Amino acid sequence: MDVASYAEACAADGLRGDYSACRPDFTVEQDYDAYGAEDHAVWRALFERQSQLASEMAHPSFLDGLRNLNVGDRIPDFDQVNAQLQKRTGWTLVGVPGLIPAEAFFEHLAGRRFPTTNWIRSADEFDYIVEPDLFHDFFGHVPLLSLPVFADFMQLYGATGQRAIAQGSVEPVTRLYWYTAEYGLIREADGPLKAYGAGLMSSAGELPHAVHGPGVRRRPAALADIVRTSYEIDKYQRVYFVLDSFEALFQALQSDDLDAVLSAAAKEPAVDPATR
Ligand code: HBI
Ligand code: FE
Repeated sequence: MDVASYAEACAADGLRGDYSACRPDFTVEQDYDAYGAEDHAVWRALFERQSQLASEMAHPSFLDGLRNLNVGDRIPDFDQVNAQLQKRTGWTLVGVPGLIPAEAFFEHLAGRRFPTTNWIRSADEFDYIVEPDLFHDFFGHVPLLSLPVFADFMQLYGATGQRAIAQGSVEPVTRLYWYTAEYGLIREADGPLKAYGAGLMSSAGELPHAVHGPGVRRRPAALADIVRTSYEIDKYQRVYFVLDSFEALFQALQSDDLDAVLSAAAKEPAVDPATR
């Protein structure tokens, strides 16, 4: 899809980003000097709250990644972060105005570029925002990009998504992203249950709910189950999938019958997450 028609569709849907300055690959400059004092204050307050929750509930590799990024008081400058991240795992953050078409999103991931929204929510949306903003994209997703196995998973996910589009079925592969990169939990070798998904790491309400909530459905992260399970974007998840290890997630994407599993899932009705 070209930028002009996507921009029109986003405006019609009430999305906030400014797509007028997009390059053909949907990237934009971060435009660091455009952030005002309120933007930095929102970042700092969100950062402090989520860092506190993460220190108790995040997987240790997320916390290591967060520490390595050396961010905190002010909105991170993508260029400065890139110098670090490129050394660690070869990933680069690229600015985007918000959601971009799946095709472009997958192409960036397959090239080890993480599309990162360049604007941050306002103070009135402190607790919840439907669209991904800079806080969600950066705080939620970027820390684990410094873990080599997760960095490799994200690249392979992008390439898998590109093949899924070519096969004509994007829905199952987006469920995989949703229940892992966005809302994934992990428990390694009888250790404590921890969170790693970005939608959890950037949410003050859903993170403790997913990790500690009573009556929360938590199921083993079996690829064939995940790709059949539908999801809703505007409420807490009805089910969370729990990994044994990040290696297992990466290996699931290397399976020989992955494309067959994805296309079989596309032909079946989705399973309601409340019945998992
Ligand atoms: N664009 N910026 C951005 N961030 C996303 O997470 C994203 C996207 N476009 C499409 C998309 N996600 C979904 O299709 C994914 O599940 C692939
Ligand atoms: Fe996200």
